[in-house]
Amino acid sequence: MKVVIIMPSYNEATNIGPMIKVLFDEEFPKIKGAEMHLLVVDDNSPDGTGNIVKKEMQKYPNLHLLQGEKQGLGWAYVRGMKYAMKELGADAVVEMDADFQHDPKYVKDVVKAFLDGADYVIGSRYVKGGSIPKGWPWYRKAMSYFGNLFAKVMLWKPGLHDFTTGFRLTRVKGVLEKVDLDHLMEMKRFAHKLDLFYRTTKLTKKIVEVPIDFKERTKDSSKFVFKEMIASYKTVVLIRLKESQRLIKFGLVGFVGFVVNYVFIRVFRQINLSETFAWLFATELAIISNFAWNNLWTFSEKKIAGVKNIVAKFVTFNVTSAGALVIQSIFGPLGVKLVGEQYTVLVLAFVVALMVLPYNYLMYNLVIWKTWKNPFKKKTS
Ligand SMILES: Nc1nc2c(ncn2[C@@H]2O[C@H](COP(=O)(O)OP(=O)(O)OP(=O)(O)O)[C@@H](O)[C@H]2O)c(=O)[nH]1
Ligand SMILES: [Mg+2]
Repeated sequence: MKVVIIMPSYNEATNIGPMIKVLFDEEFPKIKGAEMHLLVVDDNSPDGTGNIVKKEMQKYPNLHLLQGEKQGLGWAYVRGMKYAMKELGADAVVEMDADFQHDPKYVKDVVKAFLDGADYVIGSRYVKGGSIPKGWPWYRKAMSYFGNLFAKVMLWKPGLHDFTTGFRLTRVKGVLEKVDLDHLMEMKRFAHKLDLFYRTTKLTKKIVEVPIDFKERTKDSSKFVFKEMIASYKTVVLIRLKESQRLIKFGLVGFVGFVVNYVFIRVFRQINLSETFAWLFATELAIISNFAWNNLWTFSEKKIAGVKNIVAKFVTFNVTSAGALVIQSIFGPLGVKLVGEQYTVLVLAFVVALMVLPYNYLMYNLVIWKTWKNPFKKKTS
């Protein structure tokens, strides 16, 4: 297994030499079962960081340097990740800072978790045994804490604890190689880490958090700015909105279906169709409307095309819709029996909101348009 640490640097002349030495002379030899590499991504630092790396490269064959224009932290990482995957053949990459805020002693813990089967290893400051710097002023502690809490709730990852850490390992196969690295949000800022985190966790099966003590900058001064925080909140909100879009469309299409249903019952009554047939035909028209709009709009990126496919899926769609009918005709009467006939409207609203809509949404995503992986299916590999 080949593990490449990607270390962006900008004006880290005081830190980079000692960092290289600690990693290669002390930490890498402790790691068994992985071939360790360090890739420094230096954006032509005016203080000569790159030259220091070049000198050390003569001594350490697993040390690499990628130089380029300064485009910001996110691009430095993306360039590094692509290089590590394509040119170095990495099996996993580690994101790590050059300024000793990430103590090199944790590299072995992170790599061990990967070798034990993790797809994504998060160096976490908010699990037992981890910490943020004691010396941080209270407002910086508060900003970090609440920022994390906000991300946890908005991205709905109740099992995880650190969303903004800069110290992580990602498996290449099946995970990083599938992430669209060219279109992350906020690439110039630290906030790109949140988008990268979210997209990565969509592809991972096993995530492990390893505790780390996050250190204060030892050399040079901190550059943390207010703008970074705003960008992070913005990124989290945008991710949430993007994810909610489908649900909103689903709701609107459902509402249109409801209107179609209602209008056509009246129309069919007008033309003296029997009550049963009026309901039957109106319901089928609503089902057709739901199928068509969801296919063209809600699930447009998974659009079903071709007459044969459409017919087949439409039959399935009718079957799942019948399921909703079954749910309603079982739990409707049951609810009415429980709370009384005078609350029929409430029972209907309750059954539709808490059972029929979630059921439909589940069926659409799982069976019809297949945007979700089936969590009950036995995992392969
Ligand atoms: N290549 C490259 N590296 C960068 C750039 N900006 C920051 N870095 C490096 O990325 C790592 C993290 O940046 P820092 O400036 O330490 O950011 P931070 O840890 O959020 O803030 P501090 O409190 O100032 O340490 C360090 O190793 C930097 O040298 C950049 O534009 N290009
Ligand atoms: Mg730093």
